[in-house]
Amino acid sequence: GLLRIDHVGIAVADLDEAIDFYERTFGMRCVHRETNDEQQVREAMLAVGPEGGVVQLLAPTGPGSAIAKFLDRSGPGVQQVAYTVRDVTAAAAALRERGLRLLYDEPRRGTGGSLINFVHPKDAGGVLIELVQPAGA
Ligand code: V0V
Repeated sequence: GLLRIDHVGIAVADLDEAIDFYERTFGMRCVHRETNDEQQVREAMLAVGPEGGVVQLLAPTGPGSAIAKFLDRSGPGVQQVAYTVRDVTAAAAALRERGLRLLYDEPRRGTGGSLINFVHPKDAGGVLIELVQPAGA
């Protein structure tokens, strides 16, 4: 089952500019930055406040990136909603059993050594859903 909202992912063209905007406008704090070559993204995690809640800013590193395609089609904005799960393989299998298309046969590497998979947005009411099994879980 789903444990909680892990993060909300927002596609941006310029990562540094977006970090600056979120920090200065909303007082969020950048707590992690990473480049994910497989996903062709540069990303930053911004903590919303002391109670938790994280926004993930995603910028493309190349034209083949899912984020590049999203920006071309839709412009900047919310690209995904991610949920934390204990076991991404089991969660993916359960959703497949309910008839949803998962994007990967096997989980791939996400932020901070997490394991991730995605539900196709056309099978989830137009929302790209990410499943996140945190590192060490
Ligand atoms: C595409 N569509 C979306 C969408 N992307 N709808 C809602 N949210 C999105 N993000 C719609 C699109 O408008 C089309 O609708 C339809 O889906 C099919 O589009 P498509 O051209 O066939 O598909 P693509 O080539 O745009 O690819 C869409 C998918 C792609 C979801 C398959 O973006 C993907 O593989 N995403 C998973 C990987 C990813 O997003 N990586 C970046 C984040 P119409 O026009 O047919 O109605 S990496 C990350 O989150 C990390 C590292 C982490 O959290 O740790």
